[in-house]
Amino acid sequence: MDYDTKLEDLALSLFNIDAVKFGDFTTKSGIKTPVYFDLRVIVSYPEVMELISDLLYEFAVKDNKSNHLCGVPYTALPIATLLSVKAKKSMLMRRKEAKSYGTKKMVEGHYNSGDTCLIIEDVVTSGSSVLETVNDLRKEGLNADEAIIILDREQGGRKNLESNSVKMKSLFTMTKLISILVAHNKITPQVGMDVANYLQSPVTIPVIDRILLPYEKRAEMTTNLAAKQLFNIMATKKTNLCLSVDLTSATDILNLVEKVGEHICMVKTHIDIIEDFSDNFITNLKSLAQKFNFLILEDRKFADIGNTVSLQYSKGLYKVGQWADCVTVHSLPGEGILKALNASMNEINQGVFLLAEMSCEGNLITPDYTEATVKMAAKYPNLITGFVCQKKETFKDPGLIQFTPGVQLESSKDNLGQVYNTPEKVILENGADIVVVGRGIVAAKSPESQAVIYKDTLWKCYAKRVSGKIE
Ligand code: 5IU
Repeated sequence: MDYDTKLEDLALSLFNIDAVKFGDFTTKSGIKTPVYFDLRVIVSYPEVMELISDLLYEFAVKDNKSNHLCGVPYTALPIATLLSVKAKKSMLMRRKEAKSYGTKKMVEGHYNSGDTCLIIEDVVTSGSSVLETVNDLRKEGLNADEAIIILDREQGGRKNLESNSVKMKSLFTMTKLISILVAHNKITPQVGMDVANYLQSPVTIPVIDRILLPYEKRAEMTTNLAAKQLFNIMATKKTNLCLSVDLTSATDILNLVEKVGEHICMVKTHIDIIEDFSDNFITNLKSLAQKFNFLILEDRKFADIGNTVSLQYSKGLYKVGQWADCVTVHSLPGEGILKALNASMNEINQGVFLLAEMSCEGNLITPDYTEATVKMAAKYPNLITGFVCQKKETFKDPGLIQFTPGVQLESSKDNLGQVYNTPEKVILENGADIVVVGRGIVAAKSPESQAVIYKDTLWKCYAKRVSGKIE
């Protein structure tokens, strides 16, 4: 069989096994489409797998000089495996999520910095999945400048990859696939036209109201790995409660966290108020975080010039960067502070909560300042976990987390300006995703039972919110 006949053969096989379907579909990101392409099913059809790997081999792998090849997880992994064996070229495997323990390696396999790596992917729409893999490979010092794709949906992916210095070759364009299917009477010319028209119109991603989406869905929309972890922890443990442990004794903190660890998604520390700080305290707190599956936020509120902040983050007595999953940061000094932290963070699943609003009365943050803060964050999508803020209008991106302090069961104030809202108000009206409670739990007679009350109340409000039944 010659190459073109094989290509036609593949197009017809893909149609027969329902890897390409026509009708009214909605994609994961909410876009309507008349054509649906999903290669996950091919693992059930060894002859199709063989045909695909034969074609890709002849088309682009046979003469390729790269040292390695790497499939974009997950659909392209089995295809990359077949190609690796056929071409006798080493394969690399990129993790979708870093291991939470051990080496935290994102790329498995043996390689040297400076090696070249060819990317294999099934479908490209915007190109963002390929770019995620490219970024991880480049972080390891690999040159990832070429990608081989089965189907180019012709919706901007090629250009997007090119502008990131990735050359893309595809077996099929959507136009070519459609013309083969029309020529073989698999679909009518009218369906072919509908798809062509659809491809002409620009992709518009509908704006989804973040507060109506469940955490597990939002975990898929994040660009920061700490945010992804947090959304997943919240969904699994069914808690959006963050405990603010504003205590000054290391032992008291550890005792309290041991008691309430199972009810929270995050512990917020002020490390500089602890009188008997030691490295041992950090070791113990980290092992509690591991045992109960929560993240640690150091509420450091960095606010200096970039150079000073990178020192404050990594050095000194506390070495915050070595143990805190997230830190809080003021936007006041401008972008330099984010640049500094971006360069200082050594674990890829660390992140920053940027302060966009405060809970205390009379604070000097203005609406313009808040807006500029949100704009600034947009330039650092891999760094920003979310915002410390009070209002749901503050930002839209469903991949970011609204972290809201100033909460107790009854609305009230303390005598130093703190203003407390109720769980109902902050979650249902104000859009909080993670709710911070300090003295409401810490100063209670039984912090443990109080933490359960907060957890249950907050979760009920969240469940009501995502059910869409808010008046
Ligand atoms: N915190 C606030 N408000 C804010 C910010 C941080 O209360 O706007 I930014 C911190 C301060 C304290 C915790 O560590 O959150 C709230 O503790 P209480 O629940 O005890 O007030």
